[in-house]
Amino acid sequence: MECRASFGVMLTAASGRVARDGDVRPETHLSEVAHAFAPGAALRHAARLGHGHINDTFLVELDRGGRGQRLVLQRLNRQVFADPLAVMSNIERVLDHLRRTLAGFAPEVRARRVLTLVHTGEGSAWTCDSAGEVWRAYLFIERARSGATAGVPAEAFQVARAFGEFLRRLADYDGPPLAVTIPAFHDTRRRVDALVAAVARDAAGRVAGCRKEIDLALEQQPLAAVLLDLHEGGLVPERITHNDTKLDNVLLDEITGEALAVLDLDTVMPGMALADFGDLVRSGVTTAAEDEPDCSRVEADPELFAALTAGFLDGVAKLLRPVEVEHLAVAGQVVTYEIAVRFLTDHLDGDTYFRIGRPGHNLDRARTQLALLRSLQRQQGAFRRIAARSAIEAGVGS
Ligand code: ADP
Ligand code: GN1
Ligand code: MG
Repeated sequence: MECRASFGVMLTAASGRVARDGDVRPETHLSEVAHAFAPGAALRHAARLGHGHINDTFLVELDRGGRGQRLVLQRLNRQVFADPLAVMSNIERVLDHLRRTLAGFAPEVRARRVLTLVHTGEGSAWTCDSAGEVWRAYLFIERARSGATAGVPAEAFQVARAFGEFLRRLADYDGPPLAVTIPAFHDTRRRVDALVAAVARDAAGRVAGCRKEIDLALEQQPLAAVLLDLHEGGLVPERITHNDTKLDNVLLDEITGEALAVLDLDTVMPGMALADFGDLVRSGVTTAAEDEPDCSRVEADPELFAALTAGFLDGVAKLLRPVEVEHLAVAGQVVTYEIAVRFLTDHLDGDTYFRIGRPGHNLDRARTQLALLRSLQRQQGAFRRIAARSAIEAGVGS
């Protein structure tokens, strides 16, 4: 096995092999990985953490000479992140910058507001297991929960403010340029092209079973250009953005409900603030789960939308251009559409990208996103007015 710390060097032991559940189970490597990050410690307990669709995340409890310690261990999905070491380098840079911007806070407060990477005995922010897979470790932030309770406006506000603040704190990042960890990640047009290609391939023989969803998705194609046109026309700038702004990806204090650290930093890279806001709307504007099988329960809630816009604008302060503020409402539609297209594509491809928990899971997810898109479109006038009012209240509207 070879495992080297420079970018672009692949890990030879596992090269060419797709590491997913059912292949090499990450659980079998937890003890070895824990020892790399905490030499000499004994692994007392381990359990899966969260509901991510891509990486494998575990909470481990260690005994370090009689002292207990909890760490989050994450195995990166190399099928999705072709260059995991570039991901780690981005994360180190981003966390260093965020920590500097929080220098005014007491260390114990800062440790809850920004993730802390654990380094190996050799001082590296990642390690390889014996199968050549890349892992990282964070200190577990105690007395916190992720995933604001769906449908509670005060919590939606907190999460939105945290993502807005994340953009603001990274606006003056002046370190080495961040790597693009997944090219064209929020290129909605290319996502539609990928759907069209998947329909033509029909790799899993599923096209006939979801004609209706394919037609609905293709009818909405004009949406794919909305944010990209703004960017390509020079109206909307590239910023350092999070790109995976689901409710789950912010920790809230268990007692006060206040937002703490922003999580899931693998896709932090240059992008559009509107894509971050759009994904936040997708996950936070409805009480329905992302995979709700009963689409009649999927509605966008104006009160939640108001909380999301108010929180985001509060967090981002005056960073956004007026044109960005004017497109907050439509951004929710665009990203909801984009993720619908991605789930549908993956269903047609035979579920090769997003982890599924049941047959047809990606199709359910796609249907839910399409239902949410319809609800957002039905209410688009009201949502535009809500965003405009939030902007005025935040002192950025006209
Ligand atoms: P995934 O890619 O699997 O979604 P995340 O980084 O979002 O990975 O972590 C999954 C879940 O683990 C989060 O939703 C959160 O509940 C929990 N979590 C992750 N990191 C920490 C941490 N440092 N402290 C406390 N909980 C964490
Ligand atoms: C994936 O890793 P996770 O579960 O937070 C995906 C996002 C999607 C999301 C949909 C790297 O996020 O883009 O919006 O699922 N992440 C990647 O739930 O593709
Ligand atoms: Mg996550």
